[in-house]
Amino acid sequence: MRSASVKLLPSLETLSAAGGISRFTLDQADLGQVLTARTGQTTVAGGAGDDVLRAHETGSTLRGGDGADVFLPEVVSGWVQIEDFTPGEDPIDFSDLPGRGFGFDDLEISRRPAGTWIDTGAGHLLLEDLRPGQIDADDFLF
Ligand SMILES: [Ca+2]
Repeated sequence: MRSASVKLLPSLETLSAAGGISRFTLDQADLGQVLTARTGQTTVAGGAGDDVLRAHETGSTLRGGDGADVFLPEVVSGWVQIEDFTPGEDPIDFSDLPGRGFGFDDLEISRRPAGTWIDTGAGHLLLEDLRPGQIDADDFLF
């Protein structure tokens, strides 16, 4: 019997294998949750797993907790704050932002008293308690 291990990513839509899959088990305890800020909700908090945290509204705060969390600050005006971003572990996914060819060089990154302020050209993101030198292009998905 052959076996394989598959790391599921938030973008996974199709799973296939050349030889076919005869048995597939999934431990949901490690999957984390997909959490979206609802209208009027100001803080979205993940748990111990690898969560996906999404915010649409200005003034939202995202808190990933433990695990490798994916942050999707989809704010196109105003700002979103991430409380516990961990460089090298928690990617910030800007792939849904409008504009083709948008990349790390298009971000205006500056230091603020509360942390690192990122201007996407459409909205803003605050990474609490981080300095701009602590993040680089590898922390973002475009
Ligand atoms: Ca988490």
